[in-house]
Amino acid sequence: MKKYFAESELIINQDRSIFHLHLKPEQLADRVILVGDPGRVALVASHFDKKECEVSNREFTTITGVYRGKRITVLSTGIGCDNIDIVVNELDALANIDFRTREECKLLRQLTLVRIGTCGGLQPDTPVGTFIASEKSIGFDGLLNFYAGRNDVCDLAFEEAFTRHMNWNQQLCAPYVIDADAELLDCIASIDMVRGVTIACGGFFGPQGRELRIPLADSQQNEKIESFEYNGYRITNFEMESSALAGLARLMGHKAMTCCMVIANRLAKGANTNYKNSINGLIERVLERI
Ligand code: R1P
Ligand code: URA
Repeated sequence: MKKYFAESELIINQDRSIFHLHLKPEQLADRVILVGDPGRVALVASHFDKKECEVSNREFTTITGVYRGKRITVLSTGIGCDNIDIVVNELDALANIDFRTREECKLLRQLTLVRIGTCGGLQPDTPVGTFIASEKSIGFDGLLNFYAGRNDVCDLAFEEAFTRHMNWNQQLCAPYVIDADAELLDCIASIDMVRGVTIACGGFFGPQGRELRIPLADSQQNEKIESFEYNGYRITNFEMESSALAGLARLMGHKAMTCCMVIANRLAKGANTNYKNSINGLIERVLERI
C-alpha cells in the first residue's frame, strides 16, 4: 500500500509550491548546493551561464540555473540544524512525492546535496582560509535521534569512543556520528581540501565552547575535543548543519556532504570577518566538481 501524506503533514501552498521553500517540483535540479547565508546564493548563481528561476521565502532563497551544461539549484538554509530538517525534508518531498496524489512517486529520484559553509578550525593545520571537507560529522544537535534507522546509518563504535573520551554529560542529547557520501566526497574533496571530522552544534556560543558572560557547563570541552583521536581521525572543525544534512540524506537515499572555509581558528584565537570574497574559491571548486 502506498503511503498517503495528509494536508497537515505535507503542507503544499495554493500555487503548488512546498510550504517553506515556496519551490515547485519542476524547479528543483538533481544537483543542489546549500549555503547558510541567503547572500551567498547570488554569489554562487553569478557563475551560472543561465538562470531559470529565483524564489524566496523567509531565509530560504533559491536559484536554479545551468553551469557549464549542469542544471544546478542553489538554496540558502539560514543558520542551524532545525532549518536543515525543513530544507532536506522539503527537497525530498519535491523530488519523491507526487503533489497531485500526495503519494510517494513510483520512481524515486536521488539528489546530490553539497553544503558550502563557513566554520571554526580546531587544529593547528586548519588556519583561517583552510577548506575542510567533512568526511564524518558528529551531531551535537540531536536531530537524527528523532528518526527511525538512526542506529543503522551511524558509526556507533565512534560514538562510544567519543562519549567516553568526553565523559559525556547525560543532560545533553546523545551525539551521533555520520559519514558523508563516500563517492561524492571523492569527487569534491581534492588535495586542496583537508578531510576532517566536523562537529555540528546546536549553537554558535556555548555549544562551541565560546564563553562570553555566562560560564560554560564544561570549561574543558574544547580541549577534550581537540585531543580526541580515534582510528586515525581527529576533530577538525565546528559548524552547525553538516550532521543533520548527512544524516537525513543517508536515511532518504540521497548523496550529501559539506565543505566549509575556516573563518575563525579557535586555537590561534584569530578570525576573518572579511571572508565573503575568499569563499568564492570554494564555490568555484564545488561548481566544477559536483
Ligand atoms: C554561524 O555563523 C553560521 O555559519 C556557518 C555555521 O554552520 C552557521 O550556519 O555556516 P554558514 O556560513 O553556511 O551559515
Ligand atoms: N561557523 C561556526 O559555526 N563556527 C565558527 O566558529 C565559524 C563559523
